[in-house]
Amino acid sequence: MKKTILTLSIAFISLTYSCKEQKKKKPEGAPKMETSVENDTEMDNEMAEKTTTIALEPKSDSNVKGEITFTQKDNEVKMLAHLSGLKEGKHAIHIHETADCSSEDGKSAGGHWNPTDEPHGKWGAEEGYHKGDIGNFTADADGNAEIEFSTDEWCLDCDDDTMNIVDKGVIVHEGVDDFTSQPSGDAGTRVSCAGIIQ
Ligand SMILES: [Cu+2]
Repeated sequence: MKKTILTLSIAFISLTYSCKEQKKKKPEGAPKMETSVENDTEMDNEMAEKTTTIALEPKSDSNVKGEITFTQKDNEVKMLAHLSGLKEGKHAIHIHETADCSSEDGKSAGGHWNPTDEPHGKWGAEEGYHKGDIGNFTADADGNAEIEFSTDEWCLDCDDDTMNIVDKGVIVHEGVDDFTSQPSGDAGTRVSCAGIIQ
C-alpha cells in the first residue's frame, strides 16, 4: 500500500508539474488522482474483515436453536452467539471436527476439533486445550443465552489448518464441560449443531 501511495504521489507530482508546464490546460487531471487513492483505501478495509453467520439446529429431540456470527478483523476472530430453548443453567459449547450436522444426535460432527493434538482442557490452560474448547456458558431462566468469545488462535478461511474454523462444526451440549475428562469434558448429549460453512 505504501508503495502504491508513493507511486501515485510521484504520478500526482509529475501530473501537477506537467499541468503547470501546460499552463493549466487540463485542470481536471489532479482531482481524478485523489479519488483513486481513496477508493484503494476503502477496498483494503473491506478485505481486512471477514464474517459468516450460521444457524444452530436442534438435535437429540431438544428445542435448542440459535444463530452464531463469526467475524474476523485483522488477526482476531470474534464469535457472537444467541441461543434459545435451553434448560436454565450451564452448558458446554465446542467446535467439533466436521460441519456435518446430518445425524439426529449430532454425532456426525465428529469429536472435538483438535488440530494441535493437545489434551482437552479449559481454554488457555497450561496443560493444554483443544482449539475447539470454547467452554461453558449460562442460560437464563427463559432458556436464552448470549455468548461472546474472541481469539487470535482462529481464522476464517486462511491457509493454516491449525487455525481455520471453516468446515468445522459447533456443538452445544446439554451438560457442563468439566475441563478434565478426556477427550471431551463429559459434557453429555449434543442438543444443537451448526456447520461453519461460508
Ligand atoms: Cu463438544
